[in-house]
Amino acid sequence: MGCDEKREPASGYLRVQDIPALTQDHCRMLDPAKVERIINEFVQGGPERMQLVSDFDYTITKQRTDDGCAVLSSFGIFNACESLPENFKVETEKLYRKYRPIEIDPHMPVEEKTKFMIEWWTKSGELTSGFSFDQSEIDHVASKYKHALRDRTHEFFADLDRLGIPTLVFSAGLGNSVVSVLRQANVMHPNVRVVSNFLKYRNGNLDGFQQPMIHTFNKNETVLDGNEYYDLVHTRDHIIVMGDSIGDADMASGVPASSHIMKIGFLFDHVEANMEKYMKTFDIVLVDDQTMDVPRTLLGLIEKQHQLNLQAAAAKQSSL
Ligand code: MG7
Ligand code: MG
Repeated sequence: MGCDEKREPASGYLRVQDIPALTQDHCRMLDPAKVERIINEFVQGGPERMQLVSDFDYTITKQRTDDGCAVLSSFGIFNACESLPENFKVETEKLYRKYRPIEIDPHMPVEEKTKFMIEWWTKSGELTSGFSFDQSEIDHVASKYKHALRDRTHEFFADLDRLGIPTLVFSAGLGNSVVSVLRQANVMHPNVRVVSNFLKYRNGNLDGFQQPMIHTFNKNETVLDGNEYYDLVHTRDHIIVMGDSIGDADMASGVPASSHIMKIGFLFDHVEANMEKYMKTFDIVLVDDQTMDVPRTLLGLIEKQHQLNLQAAAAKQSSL
């Protein structure tokens, strides 16, 4: 008889069934024992070993709002700016209609899709060139979406900041919009970095996007190699990854194999059709959850143990 299963857990060992946020009906796990193992690794390792990597569009922003208003994506925010030339709007729309179905095609292999995505981002950059444009236009449109972040996003980012956890917002969208929304929502704390496609200017006019290009299928820490962010986090081997698309699950794929990664997926569209794939891809699948409550719960457990450790260390110090 294998005795490991029977062994009493060490004191303080956390059980998934004792964590209410994880026992809710809409919180699904293929392998609760794995989730439990990772949570305990995180709690034992403490905040110093943690980092968070999150997608932006429909992960930090809501997939569904209370008033039913659609939330614009980061590229959508840019496209809604009034001064853009008519030709730009027509042509980017054409690109969207051509390439978006390829991006989400369930049958085409990723290598083949990647060629098309590089084409899409390249052509989009070429169109985003040769006219003047002021960031204030993005700020104006983005101000309408600062309230479209998931419930308790403010608290979540405050938790991450307080615990000193480096937070990477990783977006294949438009960085200028991402930063604008995060700033206006007052969550752009010093521990937050945005890696995304940012507008480039030449002689006062737009000149496409800055390098490196970040598209749907290179959105992982390997594109960060050489980036100052990489140096900051490559020793942090306890990672929470959050996303709403299957590809988001690979965002931490450049980190050492020994890392512990908790992948949280927000599922909203075509729940039934997507469920199996999301369950296989993410450790925790949250169905129509428009809050940050589950990731906050993980931070809460880490912080609680951290406080106990600090108190124990202080008590030991004062008894010396
Ligand atoms: N996406 C990618 N590109 C564009 C673009 O030029 N315009 C618009 N409106 N959308 C674009 O947030 C990343 C998502 O944005 C879409 C180049 C893609 O669907 C991508 O997954
Ligand atoms: Mg997304």
